[in-house]
Amino acid sequence: MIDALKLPVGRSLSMRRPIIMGILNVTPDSFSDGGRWLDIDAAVAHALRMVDDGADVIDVGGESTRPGAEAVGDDEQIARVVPVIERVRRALDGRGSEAVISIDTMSPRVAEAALDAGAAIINDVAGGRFGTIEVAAERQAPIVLMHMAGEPKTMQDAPHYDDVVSEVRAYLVERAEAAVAAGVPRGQVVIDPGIGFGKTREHNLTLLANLDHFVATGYPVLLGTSRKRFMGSICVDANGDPPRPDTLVGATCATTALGVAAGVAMFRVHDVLANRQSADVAHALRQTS
Ligand code: PMM
Repeated sequence: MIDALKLPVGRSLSMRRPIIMGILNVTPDSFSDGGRWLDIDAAVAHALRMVDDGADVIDVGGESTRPGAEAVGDDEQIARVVPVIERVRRALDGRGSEAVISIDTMSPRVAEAALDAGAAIINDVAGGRFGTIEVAAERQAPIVLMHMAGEPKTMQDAPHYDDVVSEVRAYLVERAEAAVAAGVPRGQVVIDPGIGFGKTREHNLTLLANLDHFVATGYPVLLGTSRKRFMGSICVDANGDPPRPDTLVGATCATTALGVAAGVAMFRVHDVLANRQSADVAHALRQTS
């Protein structure tokens, strides 16, 4: 088990308890919180609130990756995320907070600009395919490598796997080994099965039921289920309709607790307080059994 992620500038992030990563989408069109945090003051206040609620990491993203989303150019992403990262980092430092900022991007240029502005972790939904691995190696920054079948615009067009668990796992191990070969220390590579990215409801459920297969790779695992559409299709209301995404807090917490039980290390969530509590109780139980 890895005790801590080593961060640039001599800091570290303890992994002795589950890590909660609070989501800060600086985008007009993300699935459940698009448009809410485009104003910098509102974004900074929301980040600080998430830290007060127990977030260890604030994940800042300037490009929506919801199904069907169009790609956003590097310059536009940088213009969205850099001022927010600078302001959040300054506010956290001003409070003596150890909380860390990650940058959610597939672009090496955006990752570099974000690290320069005060981010310390790269979170890449494309598994480092477009060059973020090299940035992580050069800057000695931890990197999250996620599995996505194809790209956001088309990924939900009839996704198919013969064996979703072994195919996603093999892909992630291959990407993680590529990161290590490029110079990212082994203990700095986090893998993520990419719930909802080019997967049907059954694929998502199968991955969630088999998280231990990903934990068994030895790489820390991150899980991102927060408010995702497949849970809405399970938690239908009395009319058989999916509930609003922002009401899927209990659904997300269920997956967080099961993730902790399976050995998952990090959770990317919108509702920090509820997931912090869910993860902490599940963790205490795991330590006991
Ligand atoms: N999901 C989204 C964006 N970034 N990053 C990781 N590592 N894992 C995820 O599951 C993930 C991610 C999409 O969710 P959002 O649009 O609600 O932020």
